[in-house]
Amino acid sequence: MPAQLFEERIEGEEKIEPRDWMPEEYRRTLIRQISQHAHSEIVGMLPEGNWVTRAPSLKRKAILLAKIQDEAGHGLYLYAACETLGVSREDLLSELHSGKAKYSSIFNYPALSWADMGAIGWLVDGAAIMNQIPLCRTSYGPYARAMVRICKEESFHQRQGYEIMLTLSRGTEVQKQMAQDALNRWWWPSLMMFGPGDADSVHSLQNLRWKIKRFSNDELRQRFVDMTVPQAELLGLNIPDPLLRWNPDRNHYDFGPIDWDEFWNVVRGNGPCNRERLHDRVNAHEEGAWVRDAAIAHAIKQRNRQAPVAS
Ligand code: BYC
Repeated sequence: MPAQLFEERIEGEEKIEPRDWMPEEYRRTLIRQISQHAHSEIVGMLPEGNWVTRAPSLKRKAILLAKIQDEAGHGLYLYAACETLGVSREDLLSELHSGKAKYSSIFNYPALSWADMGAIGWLVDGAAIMNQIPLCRTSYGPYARAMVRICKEESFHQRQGYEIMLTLSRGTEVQKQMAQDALNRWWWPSLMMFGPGDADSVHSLQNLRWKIKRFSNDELRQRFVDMTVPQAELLGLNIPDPLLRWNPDRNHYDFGPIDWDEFWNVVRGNGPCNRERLHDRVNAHEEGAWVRDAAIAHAIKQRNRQAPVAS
Protein backbone atom coordinates (compact mmCIF):
# COMPACT_ATOMS: atom_id res chain seq x y z
CA MET A 1 0.00 0.00 0.00
CA PRO A 2 2.02 3.04 -1.16
CA ALA A 3 -0.22 5.52 0.67
CA GLN A 4 0.31 3.79 3.99
CA LEU A 5 4.04 3.51 3.42
CA PHE A 6 4.15 7.23 2.57
CA GLU A 7 2.38 8.14 5.81
CA GLU A 8 4.72 5.89 7.81
CA ARG A 9 7.75 7.50 6.24
CA ILE A 10 6.42 10.98 7.06
CA GLU A 11 5.72 9.82 10.62
CA GLY A 12 9.25 8.39 10.89
CA GLU A 13 10.82 11.71 9.74
CA GLU A 14 12.16 10.15 6.52
CA LYS A 15 12.63 12.49 3.60
CA ILE A 16 10.44 11.96 0.55
CA GLU A 17 12.54 11.98 -2.64
CA PRO A 18 11.51 12.81 -6.23
CA ARG A 19 11.12 9.20 -7.42
CA ASP A 20 9.18 8.08 -4.34
CA TRP A 21 5.44 7.56 -4.46
CA MET A 22 3.57 10.56 -3.07
CA PRO A 23 -0.10 11.59 -2.98
CA GLU A 24 -1.04 13.88 -5.85
CA GLU A 25 -2.16 16.56 -3.38
CA TYR A 26 1.25 16.46 -1.62
CA ARG A 27 2.94 17.00 -4.99
CA ARG A 28 0.56 19.82 -5.91
CA THR A 29 0.90 21.71 -2.64
CA LEU A 30 4.69 21.43 -2.80
CA ILE A 31 4.74 22.78 -6.36
CA ARG A 32 2.52 25.62 -5.17
CA GLN A 33 4.63 26.52 -2.15
CA ILE A 34 8.09 26.01 -3.66
CA SER A 35 7.25 27.91 -6.85
CA GLN A 36 5.72 30.82 -4.87
CA HIS A 37 8.86 30.82 -2.79
CA ALA A 38 11.10 30.82 -5.91
CA HIS A 39 9.07 33.65 -7.45
CA SER A 40 9.41 35.63 -4.20
CA GLU A 41 13.18 35.32 -4.35
CA ILE A 42 13.48 36.72 -7.84
CA VAL A 43 10.80 39.41 -7.46
CA GLY A 44 12.53 40.27 -4.16
CA MET A 45 15.56 41.35 -6.17
CA LEU A 46 13.62 44.26 -7.70
CA PRO A 47 13.07 46.66 -4.75
CA GLU A 48 16.75 46.29 -3.81
CA GLY A 49 17.95 46.49 -7.42
CA ASN A 50 16.61 50.05 -7.51
CA TRP A 51 19.19 51.04 -4.89
CA VAL A 52 22.38 49.62 -6.41
CA THR A 53 23.21 52.86 -8.21
CA ARG A 54 22.30 54.97 -5.17
CA ALA A 55 24.11 53.06 -2.41
CA PRO A 56 26.00 55.58 -0.24
CA SER A 57 29.48 54.03 -0.70
CA LEU A 58 31.35 51.55 -2.87
CA LYS A 59 31.39 49.07 0.03
CA ARG A 60 27.62 49.32 0.51
CA LYS A 61 27.13 48.90 -3.23
CA ALA A 62 29.27 45.74 -3.33
CA ILE A 63 27.43 44.24 -0.35
CA LEU A 64 24.02 45.04 -1.82
CA LEU A 65 25.00 43.57 -5.19
CA ALA A 66 26.20 40.38 -3.50
CA LYS A 67 22.93 40.11 -1.58
CA ILE A 68 20.84 40.56 -4.74
CA GLN A 69 22.92 37.93 -6.52
CA ASP A 70 22.28 35.58 -3.60
CA GLU A 71 18.52 36.05 -4.10
CA ALA A 72 18.92 35.01 -7.76
CA GLY A 73 20.78 31.92 -6.57
CA HIS A 74 18.00 31.11 -4.10
CA GLY A 75 15.49 31.37 -6.92
CA LEU A 76 17.62 28.98 -8.94
CA TYR A 77 17.86 26.32 -6.20
CA LEU A 78 14.13 26.57 -5.59
CA TYR A 79 13.10 26.35 -9.25
CA ALA A 80 15.41 23.34 -9.56
CA ALA A 81 13.82 21.73 -6.46
CA CYS A 82 10.38 22.41 -7.92
CA GLU A 83 11.31 20.85 -11.28
CA THR A 84 12.00 17.54 -9.49
CA LEU A 85 8.22 17.38 -8.94
CA GLY A 86 7.58 17.17 -12.68
CA VAL A 87 6.94 20.78 -13.70
CA SER A 88 9.00 22.84 -16.11
CA ARG A 89 10.67 26.10 -15.23
CA GLU A 90 9.19 27.69 -18.36
CA ASP A 91 5.66 26.89 -17.18
CA LEU A 92 6.35 28.22 -13.70
CA LEU A 93 7.78 31.45 -15.07
CA SER A 94 4.95 31.95 -17.51
CA GLU A 95 2.48 31.63 -14.61
CA LEU A 96 4.42 34.31 -12.75
CA HIS A 97 4.60 36.60 -15.77
CA SER A 98 0.91 36.26 -16.57
CA GLY A 99 0.05 37.35 -13.03
CA LYS A 100 -1.50 33.97 -12.18
CA ALA A 101 1.13 32.81 -9.68
CA LYS A 102 1.53 34.35 -6.24
CA TYR A 103 4.72 35.66 -4.69
CA SER A 104 5.27 37.18 -1.26
CA SER A 105 3.10 40.21 -0.56
CA ILE A 106 6.07 42.05 0.96
CA PHE A 107 7.68 42.85 -2.39
CA ASN A 108 4.74 44.94 -3.51
CA TYR A 109 5.76 47.82 -1.26
CA PRO A 110 8.11 50.58 -2.47
CA ALA A 111 11.69 51.02 -1.25
CA LEU A 112 11.74 54.80 -0.82
CA SER A 113 15.02 55.55 0.93
CA TRP A 114 18.41 53.99 1.64
CA ALA A 115 17.11 53.10 5.12
CA ASP A 116 14.70 50.74 3.39
CA MET A 117 17.69 48.59 2.40
CA GLY A 118 18.38 48.30 6.12
CA ALA A 119 14.76 47.62 7.05
CA ILE A 120 14.37 45.01 4.30
CA GLY A 121 17.49 43.14 5.43
CA TRP A 122 16.62 43.37 9.11
CA LEU A 123 12.86 42.74 8.98
CA VAL A 124 12.12 41.00 5.67
CA ASP A 125 15.12 38.69 5.76
CA GLY A 126 14.59 38.31 9.51
CA ALA A 127 11.01 37.16 8.91
CA ALA A 128 12.23 34.96 6.07
CA ILE A 129 14.73 33.21 8.35
CA MET A 130 12.11 32.65 11.03
CA ASN A 131 9.87 31.03 8.43
CA GLN A 132 12.63 29.16 6.59
CA ILE A 133 14.77 27.61 9.34
CA PRO A 134 11.97 25.08 10.03
CA LEU A 135 11.78 24.42 6.27
CA CYS A 136 15.31 22.93 6.50
CA ARG A 137 13.43 20.00 8.13
CA THR A 138 10.56 19.94 5.66
CA SER A 139 9.58 16.45 4.53
CA TYR A 140 10.47 16.83 0.83
CA GLY A 141 14.22 16.15 0.43
CA PRO A 142 15.17 18.55 -2.41
CA TYR A 143 13.30 21.46 -0.76
CA ALA A 144 14.88 20.78 2.66
CA ARG A 145 18.38 20.62 1.18
CA ALA A 146 17.90 23.85 -0.80
CA MET A 147 16.74 25.58 2.38
CA VAL A 148 19.91 24.72 4.32
CA ARG A 149 22.07 26.81 2.02
CA ILE A 150 19.48 29.54 1.61
CA CYS A 151 19.18 30.01 5.37
CA LYS A 152 22.94 30.45 5.77
CA GLU A 153 22.89 33.25 3.22
CA GLU A 154 19.72 34.81 4.64
CA SER A 155 21.34 35.16 8.02
CA PHE A 156 24.15 37.20 6.43
CA HIS A 157 21.47 39.31 4.73
CA GLN A 158 19.68 39.91 7.99
CA ARG A 159 22.87 41.03 9.70
CA GLN A 160 23.85 43.40 6.91
CA GLY A 161 20.39 45.00 7.10
CA TYR A 162 20.59 45.36 10.86
CA GLU A 163 24.05 46.91 10.53
CA ILE A 164 22.67 49.54 8.12
CA MET A 165 19.92 50.32 10.65
CA LEU A 166 22.48 50.50 13.47
CA THR A 167 24.68 52.93 11.51
CA LEU A 168 21.71 55.15 10.65
CA SER A 169 20.25 55.10 14.13
CA ARG A 170 23.62 56.18 15.58
CA GLY A 171 24.08 58.85 12.92
CA THR A 172 22.60 62.33 12.60
CA GLU A 173 19.06 63.14 13.69
CA VAL A 174 17.97 63.04 10.02
CA GLN A 175 19.52 59.59 9.54
CA LYS A 176 17.82 58.28 12.66
CA GLN A 177 14.55 59.69 11.36
CA MET A 178 15.09 57.85 8.06
CA ALA A 179 15.59 54.58 9.95
CA GLN A 180 12.43 55.18 12.02
CA ASP A 181 10.43 56.01 8.90
CA ALA A 182 11.59 52.77 7.22
CA LEU A 183 10.65 50.76 10.31
CA ASN A 184 7.22 52.44 10.36
CA ARG A 185 6.56 51.44 6.75
CA TRP A 186 7.99 47.87 6.80
CA TRP A 187 6.82 46.63 10.20
CA TRP A 188 3.23 45.62 9.41
CA PRO A 189 3.95 44.24 5.91
CA SER A 190 6.70 42.10 7.51
CA LEU A 191 4.19 40.60 9.94
CA MET A 192 1.93 39.83 6.96
CA MET A 193 4.69 37.78 5.32
CA PHE A 194 3.81 34.87 7.62
CA GLY A 195 0.45 34.53 5.89
CA PRO A 196 -3.12 34.73 7.18
CA GLY A 197 -3.97 33.94 10.79
CA ASP A 198 -4.23 30.22 11.58
CA ALA A 199 -8.03 30.27 11.45
CA ASP A 200 -7.90 31.50 7.82
CA SER A 201 -4.92 29.47 6.64
CA VAL A 202 -6.38 26.93 4.22
CA HIS A 203 -3.24 24.85 3.74
CA SER A 204 -1.76 24.78 7.24
CA LEU A 205 -3.53 21.81 8.77
CA GLN A 206 -2.72 19.31 6.03
CA ASN A 207 0.77 20.69 5.45
CA LEU A 208 1.58 20.42 9.15
CA ARG A 209 0.40 16.79 9.03
CA TRP A 210 2.66 16.13 6.06
CA LYS A 211 5.49 17.95 7.86
CA ILE A 212 5.91 20.36 4.97
CA LYS A 213 5.30 23.10 7.52
CA ARG A 214 6.62 22.61 11.05
CA PHE A 215 4.92 25.57 12.74
CA SER A 216 1.74 27.49 12.04
CA ASN A 217 1.69 31.01 10.56
CA ASP A 218 0.73 32.58 13.90
CA GLU A 219 3.38 30.68 15.86
CA LEU A 220 6.13 31.92 13.57
CA ARG A 221 4.75 35.47 13.51
CA GLN A 222 4.80 35.51 17.34
CA ARG A 223 8.39 34.26 17.41
CA PHE A 224 9.37 36.98 14.97
CA VAL A 225 7.79 39.70 17.13
CA ASP A 226 9.47 38.31 20.25
CA MET A 227 12.86 38.25 18.53
CA THR A 228 12.58 41.68 16.89
CA VAL A 229 11.32 43.90 19.72
CA PRO A 230 14.62 43.78 21.69
CA GLN A 231 16.52 44.44 18.44
CA ALA A 232 14.45 47.60 17.86
CA GLU A 233 15.14 48.67 21.45
CA LEU A 234 18.87 48.31 20.86
CA LEU A 235 18.51 50.56 17.82
CA GLY A 236 16.57 53.10 19.90
CA LEU A 237 13.68 52.93 17.39
CA ASN A 238 9.96 52.59 18.11
CA ILE A 239 7.87 49.79 16.67
CA PRO A 240 4.74 51.45 15.24
CA ASP A 241 2.24 49.54 17.35
CA PRO A 242 0.63 51.23 20.38
CA LEU A 243 -0.70 47.85 21.59
CA LEU A 244 2.72 46.17 21.66
CA ARG A 245 3.63 45.11 25.20
CA TRP A 246 5.24 42.25 27.06
CA ASN A 247 2.72 39.80 28.47
CA PRO A 248 4.30 37.97 31.43
CA ASP A 249 1.40 35.48 31.58
CA ARG A 250 1.94 34.34 28.01
CA ASN A 251 5.68 34.95 28.09
CA HIS A 252 5.31 36.66 24.72
CA TYR A 253 4.73 40.14 23.36
CA ASP A 254 1.10 41.03 22.67
CA PHE A 255 0.68 43.03 19.50
CA GLY A 256 -2.08 44.97 17.74
CA PRO A 257 -4.41 43.63 15.03
CA ILE A 258 -3.08 43.15 11.50
CA ASP A 259 -4.93 44.88 8.68
CA TRP A 260 -5.98 41.75 6.77
CA ASP A 261 -7.93 43.80 4.21
CA GLU A 262 -4.65 45.42 3.20
CA PHE A 263 -2.96 41.99 3.04
CA TRP A 264 -5.58 40.42 0.76
CA ASN A 265 -5.68 43.53 -1.39
CA VAL A 266 -1.93 43.19 -1.99
CA VAL A 267 -2.16 39.41 -2.54
CA ARG A 268 -4.91 39.97 -5.12
CA GLY A 269 -2.63 42.24 -7.15
CA ASN A 270 -3.67 45.69 -5.94
CA GLY A 271 -0.77 46.67 -3.68
CA PRO A 272 1.26 49.84 -4.24
CA CYS A 273 3.80 48.19 -6.58
CA ASN A 274 2.22 44.94 -7.92
CA ARG A 275 1.95 46.20 -11.48
CA GLU A 276 5.40 47.78 -11.50
CA ARG A 277 7.03 44.60 -10.13
CA LEU A 278 5.37 42.37 -12.69
CA HIS A 279 6.23 44.75 -15.52
CA ASP A 280 9.91 44.90 -14.43
CA ARG A 281 10.08 41.12 -14.03
CA VAL A 282 8.67 40.48 -17.52
CA ASN A 283 11.09 43.05 -18.94
CA ALA A 284 14.06 41.44 -17.18
CA HIS A 285 13.03 38.06 -18.59
CA GLU A 286 12.68 39.37 -22.13
CA GLU A 287 15.93 41.30 -21.99
CA GLY A 288 17.70 38.20 -20.69
CA ALA A 289 16.60 36.07 -23.66
CA TRP A 290 19.96 36.50 -25.43
CA VAL A 291 21.78 35.14 -22.34
CA ARG A 292 19.63 32.00 -22.31
CA ASP A 293 20.07 31.58 -26.09
CA ALA A 294 23.85 32.01 -25.76
CA ALA A 295 24.01 29.48 -22.89
CA ILE A 296 22.07 26.92 -24.96
CA ALA A 297 24.25 27.54 -28.06
CA HIS A 298 27.37 27.12 -25.89
CA ALA A 299 26.06 23.87 -24.37
CA ILE A 300 25.29 22.47 -27.86
CA LYS A 301 28.79 23.44 -29.06
CA GLN A 302 30.39 21.75 -26.04
CA ARG A 303 28.32 18.60 -26.56
CA ASN A 304 29.21 18.41 -30.25
CA ARG A 305 32.89 18.87 -29.41
CA GLN A 306 32.77 15.98 -26.96
CA ALA A 307 30.81 13.67 -29.30
CA PRO A 308 33.02 10.95 -30.83
CA VAL A 309 33.88 11.64 -34.46
CA ALA A 310 32.19 9.10 -36.76
CA SER A 311 34.76 7.11 -38.78
N1 BYC B 1 2.08 36.75 0.29
O1 BYC B 1 -3.10 28.67 3.66
P1 BYC B 1 -2.00 29.65 3.73
C1 BYC B 1 12.20 36.08 1.03
C2 BYC B 1 -1.29 32.90 0.25
S1 BYC B 1 11.17 35.21 0.07
C3 BYC B 1 1.34 36.27 -0.73
O2 BYC B 1 -1.52 30.06 5.07
P2 BYC B 1 0.50 28.28 3.28
C4 BYC B 1 13.14 37.04 0.49
C5 BYC B 1 -0.96 31.43 0.16
O3 BYC B 1 -0.03 31.20 -0.88
C6 BYC B 1 9.74 35.04 1.10
N2 BYC B 1 0.49 35.22 -0.61
O4 BYC B 1 -0.77 29.13 2.84
C7 BYC B 1 13.43 37.10 -0.87
C8 BYC B 1 -2.33 30.83 -0.10
O5 BYC B 1 -2.71 31.07 -1.45
P3 BYC B 1 -2.85 29.84 -2.54
C9 BYC B 1 8.83 33.97 0.64
C10 BYC B 1 0.43 34.64 0.60
O6 BYC B 1 1.23 27.88 2.05
C11 BYC B 1 14.26 38.09 -1.38
C12 BYC B 1 -3.23 31.71 0.74
O7 BYC B 1 -2.54 32.94 0.93
N3 BYC B 1 8.85 32.87 1.58
O8 BYC B 1 12.04 35.95 2.17
O9 BYC B 1 0.11 27.20 4.24
C13 BYC B 1 14.79 39.04 -0.52
C14 BYC B 1 -3.57 31.09 2.07
O10 BYC B 1 -2.40 30.98 2.91
C15 BYC B 1 1.18 35.06 1.69
C16 BYC B 1 8.23 31.71 1.28
O11 BYC B 1 7.65 31.58 0.25
C17 BYC B 1 2.03 36.17 1.52
N4 BYC B 1 2.78 36.68 2.51
O12 BYC B 1 1.40 29.32 4.13
C18 BYC B 1 14.54 38.97 0.84
C19 BYC B 1 8.37 30.63 2.34
N5 BYC B 1 0.89 34.28 2.76
O13 BYC B 1 -1.46 29.31 -2.72
C20 BYC B 1 13.72 37.98 1.36
C21 BYC B 1 7.68 29.35 1.97
C22 BYC B 1 -0.03 33.40 2.34
O14 BYC B 1 -3.79 28.84 -1.95
N6 BYC B 1 6.25 29.45 2.07
N7 BYC B 1 -0.32 33.61 1.05
O15 BYC B 1 -3.38 30.51 -3.78
C23 BYC B 1 5.57 29.26 3.24
O16 BYC B 1 6.14 29.04 4.29
C24 BYC B 1 4.07 29.26 3.18
O17 BYC B 1 3.68 29.07 1.84
C25 BYC B 1 3.43 30.58 3.74
C26 BYC B 1 1.90 30.50 3.54
C27 BYC B 1 3.72 30.70 5.23
C28 BYC B 1 3.94 31.81 3.01
